[in-house]
Amino acid sequence: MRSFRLQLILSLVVCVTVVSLASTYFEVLAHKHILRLELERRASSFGEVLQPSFEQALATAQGSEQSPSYYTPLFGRHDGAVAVALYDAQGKLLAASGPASVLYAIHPGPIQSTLKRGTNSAQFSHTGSFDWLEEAVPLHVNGNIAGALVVMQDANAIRAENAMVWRHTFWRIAVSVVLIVGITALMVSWFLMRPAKQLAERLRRLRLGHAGADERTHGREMSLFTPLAREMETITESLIEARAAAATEARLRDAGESLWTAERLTAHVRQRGGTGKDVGRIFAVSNREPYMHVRQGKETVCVVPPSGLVTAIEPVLRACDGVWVASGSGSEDRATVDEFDRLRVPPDDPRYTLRRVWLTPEEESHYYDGFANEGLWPLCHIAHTRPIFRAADWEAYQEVNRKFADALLHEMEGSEAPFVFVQDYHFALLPRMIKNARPDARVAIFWHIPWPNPEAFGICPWQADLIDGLLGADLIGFHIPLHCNNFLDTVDRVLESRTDREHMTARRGGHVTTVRAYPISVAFDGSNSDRVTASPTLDELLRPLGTQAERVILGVDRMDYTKGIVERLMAFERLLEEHPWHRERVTMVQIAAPSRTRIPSYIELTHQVESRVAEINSRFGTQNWKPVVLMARQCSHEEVSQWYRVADLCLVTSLHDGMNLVAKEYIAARGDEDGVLILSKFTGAAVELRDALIVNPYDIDGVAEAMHRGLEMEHMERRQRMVRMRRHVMEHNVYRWAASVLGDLRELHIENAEPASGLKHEPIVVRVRDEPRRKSA
Ligand code: ADQ
Repeated sequence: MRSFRLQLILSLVVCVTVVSLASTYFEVLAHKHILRLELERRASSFGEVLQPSFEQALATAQGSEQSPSYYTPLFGRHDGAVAVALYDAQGKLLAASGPASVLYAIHPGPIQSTLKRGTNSAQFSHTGSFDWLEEAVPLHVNGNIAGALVVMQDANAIRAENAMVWRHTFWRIAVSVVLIVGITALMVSWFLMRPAKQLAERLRRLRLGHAGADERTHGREMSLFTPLAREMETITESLIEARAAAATEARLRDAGESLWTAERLTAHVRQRGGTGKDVGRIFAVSNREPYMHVRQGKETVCVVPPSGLVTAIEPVLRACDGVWVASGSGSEDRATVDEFDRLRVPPDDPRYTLRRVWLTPEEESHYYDGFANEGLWPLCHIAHTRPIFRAADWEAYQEVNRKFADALLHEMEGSEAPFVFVQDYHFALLPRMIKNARPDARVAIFWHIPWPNPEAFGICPWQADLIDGLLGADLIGFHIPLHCNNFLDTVDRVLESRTDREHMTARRGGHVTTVRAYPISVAFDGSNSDRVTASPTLDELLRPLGTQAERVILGVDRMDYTKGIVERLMAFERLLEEHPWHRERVTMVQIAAPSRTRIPSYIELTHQVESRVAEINSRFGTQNWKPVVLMARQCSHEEVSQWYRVADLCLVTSLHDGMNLVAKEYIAARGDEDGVLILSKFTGAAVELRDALIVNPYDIDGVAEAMHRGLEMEHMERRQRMVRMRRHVMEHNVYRWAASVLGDLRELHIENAEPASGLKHEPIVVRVRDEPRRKSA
């Protein structure tokens, strides 16, 4: 480093000096030229002033020889000139005025040139230390050249001025060299040496295994080294993951195979077949895509929408080079696919294929907002929001399911006995469509929301079609056994089929569907929370929000009426009424991501939540304390985790919820084994997390008392409960969930598994209607 700096400084000194000297040399030349022209101009004007009187004298002399004294009075004082001399037409000196040493040095060249050409002629000469200009001016008599007048001008000033310019230049060069070298040395040290040192330090930390998750943010500060730093980030992440995997491997051996990790899931998928592109390849389908391209300023960037599903399914698809079919929803999605609407992902390390399906705004509105979210969502959640079923929405739902089926079948061409893993209530009809075209495919669908009892489901005018569509699957997964039972009850009630409660199957038209509970979870394998190095304190998190508090109660949800946000606010208000001691000590932070914002019931909920928060704050708030802080926005995963880590209580008060991942995320984030979870009994999570304080969200007093209890709970009890819940979540994480679903799908015995028409797919014809559909209300 030191010799590099020395070499750089020396090279700079040489370069700056050479460039400055060269530029000064040309500057001096130009200046000299100007000064000479000026001197010539002055000499020539002086000569021209004397010219008429000498021409007159020569004319009078008429060629007869005159003594020099005849001409002497004409020389006058020759101001500005050193000497003046008169020559006849043959170049013979007639008379002169000035110092003899100067006159003696007159060069004949200009005189002869002037006598020959009849024009002014000039020449610079010097003897010893004396410089002069010799300017010859022609003299005419009767139109003929009769002689020449030579004016000698002192040119020493030009030399003096040049010397001065060089002197100034020397100092200028010296100052420039010092400045340039100094600034460059500073810049080099700031922009090169410092980041290079940081890079080296990071590599060292990496080698020693001390690099943490915060390395990523530091990488952005290394401007010049950004591309290198980005690569470093990837290497850092891979190394951290490899280290974590190795550590987990060791833990896994210790835990006797009970722990699932991304690596184990990958190995599991590889071992059990599913490695080849042709046999047992895995195809995932979801409405939301795992990678989305959007515009940020002038750049197109790839973002990963926050979703637990990506974490769970990606290791599977990576392991077998699978295909994920999803709706393209990013503004730049179309620009980033090939002619078959495919792209390889993850962009940094392509391992599987993402196939994008394009939906029109009308389809989005009817299929997604309409049938899925205004119809099926409230139908399956007992939250007292009335489902809305419109024929137009149902048509769009069928059409979009066909569109996805078509795309999926195209992707499956050439794959023998593929595995298809469909996600959620957006695609109830897809399993039947796939199975009809590809009986050799093993099809599973996971229903992420609750399945209500048959009476509740019976509201849906198209319940039979939905159930028939689902029964096309070989395996249907729900979060908890209750939802499985509700589903089989509904099958019994709605369709002609044979259900078997012992084996949890439904047989219809010779095809058997198995129904099982797979409680979904988070990507927690025990290593995640250890990676966090620095996390802000509660005070640091609250200060920017304009409040102070000793303790925090946290809610994290999509702004959805099933999550019981209003009920939770009412319970918090009751806590402040009943236990005033908590006032000015406890703040409730509600993070609520805007969701389905085009649907009226969601807009109404947002208003309700906002006005409730405003009421509580105006009733109890003080100058330094806000009882409730509402952050109605999508936060990054890291931001949410920071809140999890400081929250004394996490409040999950869903009125009905398939599972609820927030509860499990909170537990996974509590590496300090502290914190209390208050959990609604109507969540799937409540079946597993018995160490939470289980509440009925409709019982406002009960929830308020649970909050009070949680806030007052002894540290030892908090810790014991948290340790048990962490162990459970770690052992039942999302990797185990994916492995169980795919493992069961692989083990199922499938009858009539011959492909219907070989492996070539004829597209499902999507009907195009003539009449435009009615817009959803
Ligand atoms: P959701 O109804 O979306 O999922 P949930 O399981 O709680 O509910 O997952 C929400 C996710 O969004 C969590 O990962 C949470 O961290 C995140 N989130 C919420 N608010 C956020 C915010 N403001 N900023 C950033 N992230 C936020 C459906 C079912 C659930 C089921 C899951 C998975 O309704 O019952 O558990 O699918 O199957």
